[in-house]
Amino acid sequence: MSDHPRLPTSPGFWRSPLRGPWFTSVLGLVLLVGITVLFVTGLVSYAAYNPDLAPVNDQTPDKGLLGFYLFAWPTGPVWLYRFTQGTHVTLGITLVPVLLAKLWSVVPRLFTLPPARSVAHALERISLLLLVGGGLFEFTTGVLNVQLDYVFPGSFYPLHFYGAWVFFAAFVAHAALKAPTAVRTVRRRMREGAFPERPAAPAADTPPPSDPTAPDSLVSPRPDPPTVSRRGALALVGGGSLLLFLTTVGQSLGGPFRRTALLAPHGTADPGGGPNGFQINKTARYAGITPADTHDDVWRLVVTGRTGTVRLSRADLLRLPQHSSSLPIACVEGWSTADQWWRGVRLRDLAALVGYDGDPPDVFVESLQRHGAFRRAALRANQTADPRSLLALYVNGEELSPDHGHPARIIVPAAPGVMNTKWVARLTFGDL
Ligand SMILES: Nc1nc2c(c(=O)[nH]1)N[C@H]1C(S)=C(S)[C@@H](COP(=O)(O)O)O[C@H]1N2
Ligand SMILES: [Mo]
Repeated sequence: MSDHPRLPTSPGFWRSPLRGPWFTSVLGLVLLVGITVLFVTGLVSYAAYNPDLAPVNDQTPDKGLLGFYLFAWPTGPVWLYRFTQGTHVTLGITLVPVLLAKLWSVVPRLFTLPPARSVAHALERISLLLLVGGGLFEFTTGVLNVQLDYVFPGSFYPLHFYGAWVFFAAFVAHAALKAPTAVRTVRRRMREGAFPERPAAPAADTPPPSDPTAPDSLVSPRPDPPTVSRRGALALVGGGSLLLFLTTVGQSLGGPFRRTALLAPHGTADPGGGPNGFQINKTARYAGITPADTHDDVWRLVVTGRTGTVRLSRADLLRLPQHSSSLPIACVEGWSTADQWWRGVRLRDLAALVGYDGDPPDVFVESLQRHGAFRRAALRANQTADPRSLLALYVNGEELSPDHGHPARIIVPAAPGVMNTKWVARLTFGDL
């Protein structure tokens, strides 16, 4: 094709008649709202780990000022983390088609020449690199963490956390520059009546815009004939998002919706043949826990506090007052269980055994597990004090299965799944 420019730096190279300010603006405004919610729920999710409580909870010890917002995570409502993290993950996955369509709609801009016309223009283009790179990085790391065995070098948490700050800073700058135009573009189209059914024909009397930063430069100067209307293309993107939403959200809901979570590796209707009738994250086998470690004759819970250390067998624990609470498990990966019926000893009663009669302090929980990131966790005083917080021995009327943490595990209301340490060996009460 002799009339088709070879180089993407030539405006004529980009021929899709779909590109234009309206298409980009609609997608941009959806992302403006969606990414803001993702950022806020992401920061909230990080606060839920109580990283400012103890080094074991803190995955980003060098965060400095970026931790300014951290707060003590509450213990209610019990579905709190289920909701915030379910929203974060479901929304993130739902927005993938919107993000890709938005990037596609502006891709000619990445190739404009000259690369920078002025210092201001250079700065704007650098911020765009951070925006596009940061966005792709955040969505990629997030989806990989949820869907696959994590494959990035380094821990997910610092990468996703620092990446979020870089991405969101560039995002705020970009939104401040572009949102007013986007709102105006969408408003104008709505005022002028119906959405454009067909992309504007390549009218001979409208010359290509000369200013490459003008919104209309998104319009191809030599568009190919349309095969789908802009509205149709938008419907396609929306349909893709809806499909992802419907095949993801079930993992965070209960009941029949769980069957719809076709995309979720965990959290589906079939708990993987799991014992106790709900989902398993890491199995006992994976964690290296053997029956020899957990046998009644061998296993002892070591509880330390103000007045010293006590060692309790399972039988000792069963002689303490037993309490029940109905609580879900809600994983950072976005899946959660419906409420399960846990039974065991209150954490505050265990604190009382080692000298804390009134308000119990923080507790440092250690598992029998020898390796792995989630074998230890620190809980805040408000979490140990909550009467629903248990060292659980039973769930749903049965002994804990090996995979769910036999002989004893932590269950705390409203907290991320990682705080619910399985195969507990040691509790150390005291201010952390
Ligand atoms: N010792 C130990 N406890 C652990 C984990 C672990 O890897 N090791 N995983 C945590 C995570 S991330 C979650 S979501 C829950 C899952 O509990 P379940 O497998 O009983 O559903 O256990 C938590 N407790
Ligand atoms: Mo988890």
